[in-house]
Amino acid sequence: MSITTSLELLKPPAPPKPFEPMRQRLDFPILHQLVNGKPLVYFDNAASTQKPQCVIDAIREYYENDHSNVHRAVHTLSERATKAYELARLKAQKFLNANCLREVIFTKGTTEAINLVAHSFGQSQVLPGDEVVISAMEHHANIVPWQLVCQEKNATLRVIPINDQGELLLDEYEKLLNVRTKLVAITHVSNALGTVNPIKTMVRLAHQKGIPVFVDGAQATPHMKVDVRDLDCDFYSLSSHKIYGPTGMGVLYGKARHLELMPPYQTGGDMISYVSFEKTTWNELPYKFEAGTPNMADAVGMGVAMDYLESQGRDKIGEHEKQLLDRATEGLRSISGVRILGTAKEKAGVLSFVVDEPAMAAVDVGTKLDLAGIAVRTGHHCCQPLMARFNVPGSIRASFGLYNTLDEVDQFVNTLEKIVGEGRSRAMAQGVELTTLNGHVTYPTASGENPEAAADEVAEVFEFLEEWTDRYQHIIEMGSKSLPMPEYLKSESNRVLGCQSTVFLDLRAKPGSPERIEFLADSDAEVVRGLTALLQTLFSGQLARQVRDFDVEGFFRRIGLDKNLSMGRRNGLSEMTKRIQTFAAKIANV
Ligand code: C6P
Repeated sequence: MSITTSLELLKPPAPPKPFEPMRQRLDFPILHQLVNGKPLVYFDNAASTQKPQCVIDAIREYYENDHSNVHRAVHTLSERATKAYELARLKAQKFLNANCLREVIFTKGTTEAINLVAHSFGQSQVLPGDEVVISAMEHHANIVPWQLVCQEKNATLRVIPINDQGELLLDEYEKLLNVRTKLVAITHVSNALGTVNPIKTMVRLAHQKGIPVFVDGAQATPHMKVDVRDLDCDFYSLSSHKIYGPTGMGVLYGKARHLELMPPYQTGGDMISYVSFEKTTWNELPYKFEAGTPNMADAVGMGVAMDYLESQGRDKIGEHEKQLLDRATEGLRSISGVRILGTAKEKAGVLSFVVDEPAMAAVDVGTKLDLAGIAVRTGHHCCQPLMARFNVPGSIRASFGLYNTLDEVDQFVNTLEKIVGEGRSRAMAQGVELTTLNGHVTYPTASGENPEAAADEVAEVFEFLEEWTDRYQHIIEMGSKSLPMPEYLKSESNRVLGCQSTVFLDLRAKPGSPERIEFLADSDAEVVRGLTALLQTLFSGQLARQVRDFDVEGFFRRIGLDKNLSMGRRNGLSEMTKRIQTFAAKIANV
């Protein structure tokens, strides 16, 4: 019996049970924990969803019972591994309603799927003078591969603009489609705004001019039922880790007639039919695009995740997330100073916002929510051009999954309201301090007579504060008490590059004591301002040679910063330290 025939014996998924998020939560072991002493509220589902026990078990069981390489040997384990892998393909075919298994290619995820099409279709079909159309709301993964193809082929990347609500301007889209357009590559749902794009209409408009359409489905597949035949798109991609499956796995759907014509993306084992030193011929679809040993265990896990979603009822999940989105939107609108980014009529469970008044850096809001056990994403969400369109460096994003509840949304809204309120009180207090300084620029002085002594003092306070949340709070307080930096000193030459937030350092030899250094610092992020205050406590006003020779990394290890700061912040901190010690070395050598 062939693999395909034996797969037809696949059991249909269990009939849908009534959807009940409180019951579904029990399927996800990771959700039942305290984070920073508070029950975890996981609202970072657009980045990656958590995994139900059935997915975790399926991967373990595959390794415990069935693992070997696929498509290669006649022995029993290889047969079982092959069957398990191909069964996952059948599940993916049904999940997307693809015509046949040949149209379902396994990839590492959406990024690889886009790169595959950009390299294979793009390289073979795009010619000088051609155009590729994307939109203003694309993730970097659906911008950069096309940008490279266009650069290499002397073609042009065209961008569909959006309105202030974050909706595509369909009239402008239609105007962009012309005889030179080789492909439209568009996201189904925006990861940063939540906008659901009218893909069916867009595909129809492109097809009227004979233009194929690639759809990035990374953010649509977790929230809604997707039928590629109904959409009539030419390509569609998904990432397993966003649909409650394992990482490192995904699907590229492509219409067979395109895939047949496309050259391989990568070459090696399994994707060939015959190899000689003179010539190689390619394997049939989908294997032509799956070079090397594939990711069998995670394919199995993804298949089980797809079953899990089917068994919950994918429409029911979407309805539930819509309720969460509506409640959260209403809650955020009631907090003055908070502005929602993306207010499209059609949205999936993604809510992006900024705090304008008082101006609060996204990273600060994210850190404070985390201290309350609430996980959100902050930053540009890999959509820098979109952030530029809205004139913000980044946003705070809450994204919902099937296991989130209305109570969690209420908790999030209440916590945010408190954070914004506290920020407002702090901003008012700082405003008073600034006016009393009356324009005089004062540089701070370290807390000890040399960096070692200052470090001992800081370490003593950190030892006293056992909980990391209290230490964080202490760092933020240090920042809020640090001396203000006048606007004219926030120049490009004083900007520290390599930090996630904006940071300025103004270093100088101390007037009257040129063997010493001192510096002012500022950042738009509270935690980072706290870290700059920490550096001032150690170094400002100290002898340059002592600053130069101080073991900063050792000190960070001593107070636990190396373990408790995110990688981004650690990198930022080491950029600041490098700048201070390089300046100190220059002064010490004079
Ligand atoms: N967006 C987010 O936090 P990968 O990393 O290959 O699974 O997916 C890339 C990708 C492509 N398109 C869209 C619309 C996406 O949202 C993502 C991933 C995550 O928004 C991580 S950056």
